[in-house]
Amino acid sequence: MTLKDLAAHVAAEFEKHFGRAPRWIGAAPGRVNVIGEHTDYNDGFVLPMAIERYAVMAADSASVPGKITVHDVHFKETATIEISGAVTKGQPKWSNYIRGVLAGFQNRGVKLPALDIAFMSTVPLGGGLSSSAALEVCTATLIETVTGKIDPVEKALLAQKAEHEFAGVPCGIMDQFISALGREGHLLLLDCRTRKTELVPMSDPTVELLVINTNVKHELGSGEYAKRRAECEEAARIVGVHSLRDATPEQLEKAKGKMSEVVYRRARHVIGEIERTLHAAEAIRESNWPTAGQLMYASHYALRDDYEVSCKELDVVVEIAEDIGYKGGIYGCRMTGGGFGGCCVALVKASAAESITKKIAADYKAKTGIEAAIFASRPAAGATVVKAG
Ligand code: GAF
Repeated sequence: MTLKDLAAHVAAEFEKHFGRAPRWIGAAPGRVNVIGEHTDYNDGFVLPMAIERYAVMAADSASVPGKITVHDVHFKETATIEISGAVTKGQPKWSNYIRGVLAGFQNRGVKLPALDIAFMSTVPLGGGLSSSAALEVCTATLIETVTGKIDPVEKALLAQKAEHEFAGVPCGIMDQFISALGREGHLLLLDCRTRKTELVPMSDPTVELLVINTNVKHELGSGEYAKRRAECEEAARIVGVHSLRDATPEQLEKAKGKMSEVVYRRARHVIGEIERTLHAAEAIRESNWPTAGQLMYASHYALRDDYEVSCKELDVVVEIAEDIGYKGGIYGCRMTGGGFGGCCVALVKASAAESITKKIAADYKAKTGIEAAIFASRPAAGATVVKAG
Protein backbone atom coordinates (compact mmCIF):
# COMPACT_ATOMS: atom_id res chain seq x y z
CA MET A 1 0.00 0.00 0.00
CA THR A 2 1.43 3.44 -0.89
CA LEU A 3 1.71 6.03 1.86
CA LYS A 4 -1.06 8.03 0.18
CA ASP A 5 -3.43 5.04 0.20
CA LEU A 6 -2.51 4.09 3.76
CA ALA A 7 -3.07 7.66 4.99
CA ALA A 8 -6.47 7.77 3.24
CA HIS A 9 -7.37 4.43 4.86
CA VAL A 10 -6.37 5.59 8.36
CA ALA A 11 -8.27 8.87 7.83
CA ALA A 12 -11.39 6.91 6.87
CA GLU A 13 -10.97 4.67 9.93
CA PHE A 14 -10.55 7.75 12.13
CA GLU A 15 -13.83 9.09 10.80
CA LYS A 16 -15.58 5.74 11.40
CA HIS A 17 -14.29 5.50 14.98
CA PHE A 18 -14.49 9.13 16.13
CA GLY A 19 -17.32 10.39 13.90
CA ARG A 20 -15.47 13.29 12.23
CA ALA A 21 -12.57 13.84 9.83
CA PRO A 22 -9.00 14.07 11.20
CA ARG A 23 -7.20 17.40 11.17
CA TRP A 24 -3.60 16.14 11.18
CA ILE A 25 -1.89 13.09 9.68
CA GLY A 26 1.71 12.10 10.38
CA ALA A 27 3.74 9.11 9.17
CA ALA A 28 7.13 7.51 9.68
CA PRO A 29 8.72 4.53 7.92
CA GLY A 30 10.39 1.32 9.07
CA ARG A 31 13.89 0.61 7.84
CA VAL A 32 16.16 -2.02 6.47
CA ASN A 33 19.83 -1.80 7.32
CA VAL A 34 21.94 -2.53 4.23
CA ILE A 35 25.12 -2.93 6.29
CA GLY A 36 26.62 -1.77 9.60
CA GLU A 37 25.07 -4.09 12.18
CA HIS A 38 25.60 -3.68 15.92
CA THR A 39 27.97 -0.81 15.20
CA ASP A 40 25.73 2.11 16.24
CA TYR A 41 26.26 1.67 20.00
CA ASN A 42 29.99 1.33 19.33
CA ASP A 43 30.18 4.85 17.85
CA GLY A 44 30.57 3.30 14.39
CA PHE A 45 28.89 3.72 10.99
CA VAL A 46 25.58 2.35 9.72
CA LEU A 47 24.02 2.37 6.25
CA PRO A 48 20.24 1.91 6.49
CA MET A 49 17.39 3.01 4.24
CA ALA A 50 13.77 3.79 5.00
CA ILE A 51 11.34 1.30 3.45
CA GLU A 52 7.93 1.75 1.89
CA ARG A 53 6.22 0.47 5.04
CA TYR A 54 4.88 3.05 7.47
CA ALA A 55 3.29 3.83 10.79
CA VAL A 56 0.52 6.39 10.24
CA MET A 57 -1.46 8.47 12.75
CA ALA A 58 -4.52 10.55 11.94
CA ALA A 59 -5.68 12.91 14.72
CA ASP A 60 -7.96 15.69 15.84
CA SER A 61 -8.32 17.67 19.06
CA ALA A 62 -10.32 15.75 21.65
CA SER A 63 -13.39 17.13 23.34
CA VAL A 64 -12.43 15.57 26.71
CA PRO A 65 -9.37 17.33 28.21
CA GLY A 66 -6.43 15.57 29.91
CA LYS A 67 -6.37 12.47 27.71
CA ILE A 68 -4.89 11.20 24.48
CA THR A 69 -6.91 8.34 23.03
CA VAL A 70 -5.18 6.11 20.48
CA HIS A 71 -7.25 3.65 18.48
CA ASP A 72 -5.24 0.88 16.79
CA VAL A 73 -7.09 0.32 13.53
CA HIS A 74 -5.61 -3.10 12.79
CA PHE A 75 -5.85 -4.74 16.22
CA LYS A 76 -9.04 -2.86 17.16
CA GLU A 77 -7.63 -1.93 20.54
CA THR A 78 -7.75 1.49 22.20
CA ALA A 79 -5.21 3.04 24.57
CA THR A 80 -6.19 5.91 26.85
CA ILE A 81 -3.22 7.96 28.00
CA GLU A 82 -3.51 10.42 30.89
CA ILE A 83 -1.65 13.62 30.05
CA SER A 84 -2.66 16.00 32.84
CA GLY A 85 0.38 14.91 34.88
CA ALA A 86 3.65 13.35 33.78
CA VAL A 87 2.95 10.57 31.27
CA THR A 88 3.84 7.17 32.71
CA LYS A 89 4.18 3.60 31.48
CA GLY A 90 0.91 1.72 31.12
CA GLN A 91 -1.27 -0.68 29.16
CA PRO A 92 -1.64 -1.90 26.49
CA LYS A 93 2.03 -2.73 26.05
CA TRP A 94 2.33 -1.12 22.59
CA SER A 95 1.16 2.19 24.02
CA ASN A 96 4.50 2.51 25.85
CA TYR A 97 6.27 3.51 22.63
CA ILE A 98 3.77 6.34 22.33
CA ARG A 99 3.85 7.16 26.05
CA GLY A 100 7.64 7.39 25.96
CA VAL A 101 7.53 9.95 23.17
CA LEU A 102 4.79 11.97 24.89
CA ALA A 103 6.91 12.03 28.07
CA GLY A 104 9.83 13.25 25.94
CA PHE A 105 7.78 16.22 24.72
CA GLN A 106 6.72 16.99 28.29
CA ASN A 107 10.39 16.98 29.31
CA ARG A 108 11.00 19.60 26.63
CA GLY A 109 8.36 21.76 28.31
CA VAL A 110 5.62 21.09 25.77
CA LYS A 111 2.06 21.13 27.11
CA LEU A 112 0.44 18.15 25.44
CA PRO A 113 -2.91 18.75 23.77
CA ALA A 114 -5.82 16.36 24.28
CA LEU A 115 -6.12 14.32 21.10
CA ASP A 116 -8.06 11.53 19.46
CA ILE A 117 -5.80 9.42 17.26
CA ALA A 118 -6.33 6.54 14.84
CA PHE A 119 -3.19 4.52 14.20
CA MET A 120 -2.08 1.82 11.80
CA SER A 121 1.27 0.38 10.73
CA THR A 122 2.34 -1.67 7.71
CA VAL A 123 5.81 -2.29 9.19
CA PRO A 124 5.82 -6.02 10.09
CA LEU A 125 5.89 -6.51 13.86
CA GLY A 126 8.88 -8.40 15.25
CA GLY A 127 10.46 -8.51 11.80
CA GLY A 128 13.54 -6.50 12.71
CA LEU A 129 12.37 -3.67 10.43
CA SER A 130 12.03 -1.15 13.26
CA SER A 131 8.29 -1.18 13.74
CA SER A 132 8.88 0.37 17.17
CA ALA A 133 11.07 3.20 15.85
CA ALA A 134 8.43 3.88 13.16
CA LEU A 135 5.75 4.14 15.86
CA GLU A 136 7.90 6.41 18.03
CA VAL A 137 8.94 8.72 15.20
CA CYS A 138 5.38 8.78 13.86
CA THR A 139 4.10 9.86 17.28
CA ALA A 140 6.78 12.56 17.49
CA THR A 141 5.94 13.77 13.98
CA LEU A 142 2.26 14.05 14.84
CA ILE A 143 2.90 15.86 18.12
CA GLU A 144 5.30 18.34 16.53
CA THR A 145 2.78 18.99 13.77
CA VAL A 146 0.26 19.97 16.45
CA THR A 147 2.57 21.76 18.92
CA GLY A 148 5.46 23.14 16.83
CA LYS A 149 8.36 21.70 14.85
CA ILE A 150 11.49 20.31 16.45
CA ASP A 151 14.86 19.61 14.88
CA PRO A 152 14.83 16.13 13.22
CA VAL A 153 17.98 15.04 15.09
CA GLU A 154 16.37 16.07 18.41
CA LYS A 155 13.29 14.17 17.34
CA ALA A 156 15.29 11.00 16.66
CA LEU A 157 17.03 11.28 20.03
CA LEU A 158 13.73 11.85 21.82
CA ALA A 159 12.34 8.70 20.15
CA GLN A 160 15.46 6.70 21.10
CA LYS A 161 15.05 7.79 24.73
CA ALA A 162 11.45 6.55 24.63
CA GLU A 163 12.70 3.14 23.50
CA HIS A 164 15.28 3.07 26.33
CA GLU A 165 13.03 4.26 29.12
CA PHE A 166 9.58 3.00 28.17
CA ALA A 167 10.36 -0.18 26.18
CA GLY A 168 13.47 -1.18 28.12
CA VAL A 169 15.63 -1.76 25.02
CA PRO A 170 19.07 -0.06 25.20
CA CYS A 171 19.15 0.48 21.42
CA GLY A 172 21.58 2.63 19.49
CA ILE A 173 20.55 5.59 17.34
CA MET A 174 20.22 3.96 13.93
CA ASP A 175 16.55 3.09 13.74
CA GLN A 176 15.11 6.37 14.96
CA PHE A 177 17.58 8.37 12.84
CA ILE A 178 16.71 6.67 9.56
CA SER A 179 12.99 6.83 10.31
CA ALA A 180 13.26 10.58 11.01
CA LEU A 181 15.88 11.54 8.39
CA GLY A 182 15.55 9.07 5.49
CA ARG A 183 15.32 10.48 1.98
CA GLU A 184 13.64 8.92 -1.06
CA GLY A 185 16.15 7.25 -3.41
CA HIS A 186 18.94 7.33 -0.82
CA LEU A 187 20.65 5.28 1.82
CA LEU A 188 21.79 7.14 4.91
CA LEU A 189 25.43 6.80 5.94
CA LEU A 190 25.36 7.79 9.59
CA ASP A 191 28.40 8.39 11.75
CA CYS A 192 26.97 7.36 15.10
CA ARG A 193 29.70 9.21 16.99
CA THR A 194 29.37 12.66 15.43
CA ARG A 195 25.79 12.07 14.16
CA LYS A 196 26.95 13.44 10.83
CA THR A 197 24.89 12.03 7.98
CA GLU A 198 25.54 11.59 4.28
CA LEU A 199 22.84 10.67 1.80
CA VAL A 200 24.14 7.98 -0.53
CA PRO A 201 22.08 7.87 -3.75
CA MET A 202 20.73 4.47 -4.68
CA SER A 203 18.53 4.93 -7.71
CA ASP A 204 20.20 2.59 -10.25
CA PRO A 205 17.16 0.91 -11.85
CA THR A 206 19.16 -2.27 -12.56
CA VAL A 207 19.34 -3.24 -8.88
CA GLU A 208 16.82 -3.85 -6.15
CA LEU A 209 16.85 -4.65 -2.46
CA LEU A 210 14.69 -7.56 -1.41
CA VAL A 211 13.55 -7.88 2.18
CA ILE A 212 13.05 -11.51 3.16
CA ASN A 213 11.12 -11.98 6.39
CA THR A 214 11.88 -15.41 7.91
CA ASN A 215 8.70 -15.02 9.95
CA VAL A 216 10.69 -16.05 12.99
CA LYS A 217 9.90 -13.32 15.52
CA HIS A 218 12.82 -11.26 16.60
CA GLU A 219 12.81 -9.99 20.18
CA LEU A 220 15.41 -7.58 21.51
CA GLY A 221 14.00 -7.24 24.99
CA SER A 222 15.23 -10.72 25.93
CA GLY A 223 18.59 -9.52 27.24
CA GLU A 224 20.91 -10.79 24.49
CA TYR A 225 21.10 -7.31 22.95
CA ALA A 226 22.12 -5.72 26.26
CA LYS A 227 24.63 -8.54 26.75
CA ARG A 228 26.29 -7.77 23.39
CA ARG A 229 26.53 -4.12 24.33
CA ALA A 230 28.21 -4.98 27.63
CA GLU A 231 30.67 -7.32 25.88
CA CYS A 232 31.65 -4.54 23.46
CA GLU A 233 32.20 -2.15 26.36
CA GLU A 234 34.37 -4.73 28.07
CA ALA A 235 36.45 -5.21 24.90
CA ALA A 236 36.94 -1.45 24.53
CA ARG A 237 38.01 -1.17 28.17
CA ILE A 238 40.57 -3.96 27.78
CA VAL A 239 41.95 -2.55 24.52
CA GLY A 240 42.15 0.83 26.26
CA VAL A 241 39.94 2.85 23.91
CA HIS A 242 36.82 4.91 24.50
CA SER A 243 34.76 2.70 22.17
CA LEU A 244 35.44 0.00 19.58
CA ARG A 245 35.25 2.69 16.90
CA ASP A 246 38.72 3.73 18.04
CA ALA A 247 40.25 0.25 17.99
CA THR A 248 42.27 -1.15 15.09
CA PRO A 249 42.48 -4.87 14.26
CA GLU A 250 46.15 -4.75 15.37
CA GLN A 251 45.25 -3.30 18.77
CA LEU A 252 42.65 -6.02 19.23
CA GLU A 253 45.14 -8.77 18.36
CA LYS A 254 47.60 -7.33 20.88
CA ALA A 255 44.98 -7.35 23.65
CA LYS A 256 43.56 -10.77 22.69
CA GLY A 257 45.26 -12.62 25.56
CA LYS A 258 43.65 -10.32 28.14
CA MET A 259 40.03 -11.02 27.16
CA SER A 260 37.75 -14.02 26.90
CA GLU A 261 37.45 -15.68 23.51
CA VAL A 262 33.80 -14.56 23.26
CA VAL A 263 34.60 -10.90 23.97
CA TYR A 264 37.40 -11.06 21.41
CA ARG A 265 35.04 -12.35 18.72
CA ARG A 266 32.42 -9.70 19.51
CA ALA A 267 35.04 -6.99 19.07
CA ARG A 268 36.36 -8.58 15.88
CA HIS A 269 32.90 -8.36 14.34
CA VAL A 270 32.41 -4.72 15.32
CA ILE A 271 35.82 -3.51 14.16
CA GLY A 272 35.46 -5.40 10.85
CA GLU A 273 31.86 -4.25 10.35
CA ILE A 274 32.70 -0.57 10.73
CA GLU A 275 35.33 -0.98 8.02
CA ARG A 276 32.94 -2.97 5.79
CA THR A 277 30.26 -0.29 6.12
CA LEU A 278 32.53 2.49 4.88
CA HIS A 279 33.76 0.26 2.10
CA ALA A 280 30.19 -0.65 1.08
CA ALA A 281 29.13 3.02 1.01
CA GLU A 282 32.02 3.67 -1.36
CA ALA A 283 31.04 0.70 -3.55
CA ILE A 284 27.40 1.84 -3.68
CA ARG A 285 28.43 5.41 -4.58
CA GLU A 286 30.26 3.87 -7.56
CA SER A 287 27.43 1.43 -8.38
CA ASN A 288 29.93 -1.37 -7.76
CA TRP A 289 27.26 -3.94 -6.85
CA PRO A 290 29.46 -7.06 -6.80
CA THR A 291 31.71 -5.49 -4.14
CA ALA A 292 28.75 -4.22 -2.11
CA GLY A 293 27.26 -7.74 -2.29
CA GLN A 294 30.44 -9.45 -1.12
CA LEU A 295 30.60 -7.11 1.86
CA MET A 296 27.03 -8.03 2.74
CA TYR A 297 27.91 -11.73 2.78
CA ALA A 298 31.00 -11.01 4.90
CA SER A 299 28.82 -9.05 7.33
CA HIS A 300 26.49 -12.02 7.67
CA TYR A 301 29.27 -14.49 8.38
CA ALA A 302 30.67 -12.25 11.13
CA LEU A 303 27.22 -11.76 12.67
CA ARG A 304 26.65 -15.51 12.54
CA ASP A 305 30.04 -16.74 13.76
CA ASP A 306 31.56 -13.93 15.84
CA TYR A 307 28.64 -11.90 17.10
CA GLU A 308 26.24 -14.87 17.30
CA VAL A 309 23.03 -12.97 16.65
CA SER A 310 21.83 -14.95 13.64
CA CYS A 311 19.56 -17.99 13.78
CA LYS A 312 19.03 -21.12 11.71
CA GLU A 313 16.34 -19.58 9.49
CA LEU A 314 18.37 -16.44 8.67
CA ASP A 315 21.33 -18.67 7.78
CA VAL A 316 19.10 -20.80 5.55
CA VAL A 317 18.04 -17.70 3.58
CA VAL A 318 21.67 -16.66 3.08
CA GLU A 319 22.61 -20.20 2.00
CA ILE A 320 19.78 -20.20 -0.55
CA ALA A 321 21.00 -16.81 -1.84
CA GLU A 322 24.53 -18.19 -2.17
CA ASP A 323 23.19 -21.16 -4.13
CA ILE A 324 21.32 -18.88 -6.52
CA GLY A 325 24.51 -16.87 -6.70
CA TYR A 326 25.78 -14.10 -8.89
CA LYS A 327 24.79 -15.99 -12.04
CA GLY A 328 21.22 -16.19 -10.81
CA GLY A 329 21.19 -12.44 -10.12
CA ILE A 330 22.09 -12.12 -6.41
CA TYR A 331 25.01 -9.87 -5.48
CA GLY A 332 24.83 -10.38 -1.74
CA CYS A 333 22.58 -11.22 1.19
CA ARG A 334 22.73 -10.87 4.96
CA MET A 335 20.62 -10.78 8.08
CA THR A 336 19.51 -7.25 8.92
CA GLY A 337 18.65 -5.52 12.20
CA GLY A 338 19.24 -6.78 15.72
CA GLY A 339 19.03 -10.48 14.80
CA PHE A 340 17.68 -13.62 16.54
CA GLY A 341 15.04 -13.84 13.80
CA GLY A 342 13.49 -11.19 11.62
CA CYS A 343 14.66 -10.39 8.11
CA CYS A 344 17.44 -10.78 5.58
CA VAL A 345 18.21 -8.18 2.95
CA ALA A 346 19.43 -9.19 -0.51
CA LEU A 347 20.94 -7.01 -3.21
CA VAL A 348 19.71 -8.37 -6.53
CA LYS A 349 19.54 -7.62 -10.24
CA ALA A 350 16.15 -5.98 -10.81
CA SER A 351 15.54 -8.12 -13.90
CA ALA A 352 15.86 -11.29 -11.80
CA ALA A 353 13.99 -10.06 -8.71
CA GLU A 354 10.79 -11.90 -9.50
CA SER A 355 12.35 -15.29 -10.18
CA ILE A 356 14.63 -14.89 -7.13
CA THR A 357 11.62 -14.13 -4.93
CA LYS A 358 9.88 -17.30 -6.08
CA LYS A 359 12.97 -19.46 -5.68
CA ILE A 360 13.79 -18.19 -2.17
CA ALA A 361 10.18 -18.62 -1.06
CA ALA A 362 10.01 -22.21 -2.36
CA ASP A 363 13.42 -23.31 -1.06
CA TYR A 364 12.91 -21.66 2.33
CA LYS A 365 9.54 -23.41 2.72
CA ALA A 366 11.09 -26.73 1.72
CA LYS A 367 13.97 -26.37 4.19
CA THR A 368 12.18 -24.88 7.19
CA GLY A 369 8.47 -25.56 6.72
CA ILE A 370 7.84 -21.81 7.19
CA GLU A 371 6.35 -19.37 4.66
CA ALA A 372 8.66 -16.40 4.15
CA ALA A 373 7.25 -12.97 3.32
CA ILE A 374 9.33 -11.28 0.63
CA PHE A 375 9.04 -7.77 -0.76
CA ALA A 376 11.12 -5.28 -2.71
CA SER A 377 11.44 -1.72 -1.51
CA ARG A 378 12.99 1.37 -3.01
CA PRO A 379 14.61 3.72 -0.47
CA ALA A 380 11.67 5.70 0.92
CA ALA A 381 11.30 9.14 2.50
CA GLY A 382 11.66 9.55 6.27
CA ALA A 383 8.99 10.99 8.57
CA THR A 384 6.30 12.85 6.65
CA VAL A 385 3.52 15.25 7.56
CA VAL A 386 0.71 14.06 5.30
CA LYS A 387 -1.82 16.61 6.58
CA ALA A 388 -0.61 19.70 8.39
CA GLY A 389 -3.98 20.89 9.78
C1 GAF B 1 18.41 -2.79 16.75
C2 GAF B 1 18.75 -1.53 17.50
F1 GAF B 1 17.60 -0.86 17.81
C3 GAF B 1 19.67 -0.64 16.70
O1 GAF B 1 20.05 0.48 17.46
C4 GAF B 1 20.91 -1.43 16.24
O2 GAF B 1 21.81 -1.62 17.30
C5 GAF B 1 20.51 -2.75 15.60
O3 GAF B 1 19.63 -3.49 16.43
C6 GAF B 1 21.70 -3.63 15.29
O4 GAF B 1 22.50 -3.02 14.32
O5 GAF B 1 17.67 -2.52 15.60
